[in-house]
Amino acid sequence: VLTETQRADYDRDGFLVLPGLVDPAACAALVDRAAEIAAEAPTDKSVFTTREQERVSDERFLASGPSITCFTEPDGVTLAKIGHALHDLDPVFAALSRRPELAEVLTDVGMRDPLLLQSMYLCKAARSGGEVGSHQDATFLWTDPVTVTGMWLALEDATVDNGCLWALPGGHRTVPLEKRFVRAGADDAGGTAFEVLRPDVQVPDEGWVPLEATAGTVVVLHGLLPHRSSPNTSERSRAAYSLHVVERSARYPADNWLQRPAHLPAHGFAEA
Ligand SMILES: O=C(O)CCC(=O)C(=O)O
Repeated sequence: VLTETQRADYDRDGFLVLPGLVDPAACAALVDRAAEIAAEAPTDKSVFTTREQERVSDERFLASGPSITCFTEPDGVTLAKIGHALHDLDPVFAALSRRPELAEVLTDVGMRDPLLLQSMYLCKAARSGGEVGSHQDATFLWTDPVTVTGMWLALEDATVDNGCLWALPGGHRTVPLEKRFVRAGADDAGGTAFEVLRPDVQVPDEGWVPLEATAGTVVVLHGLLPHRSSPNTSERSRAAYSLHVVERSARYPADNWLQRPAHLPAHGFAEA
């Protein structure tokens, strides 16, 4: 599905913006489905914040890898995120996640046998949706070698004022992996920590570009690319669906925060 130019752009920039890959009706269906999930969820939700690399690292966060868990903004009420196994546990998200065109894009950027590992519904409510601090996805989903690749689907139009993604073009080539987010103990009660790999890494402040995206646009993100998003200062909400895949052949460490239990392994696109 990608042209030679698009592949070259991805190799150079570490991201690719693909407008119109998903139809607007499917995007609207995911927004509706997320609202249903949130309405049915327990009221004592966890707070989600990535500000200054701070993460909710309680037991519930660690247990959320193979689940559908709702997280709120710091106000404790406004939905911020649903994660992290919508692609396996919810039929509406599962069907979207396995669309052949997504698999074809991943093949075209060089993936051989991707496993669908993590999914997140990420919403920024009008005027109150928070920022996501600069990060490299390999920090959170490290494999040896690094293979994590993100597919970020705009479910609503994303603009600078409602909190679109920003990226540092070429940063996947120039910024080494700074740190890993790991489990500090053997079970979900053990907490989490950042293991610093390169204390010398300085992510530049200059050169960032906004990745504005109309609903249905897929942004492909290399696992080492620094990216972030700003708070929603507008009157319009910004919803997105983010799917992270890793190469099946890469080593997946036991101390990565996200662990799938034996009865719920990560699957490839062709597997149920
Ligand atoms: O949707 C956002 O604001 C951030 C998403 C992100 O960083 C990711 O999916 O890796």
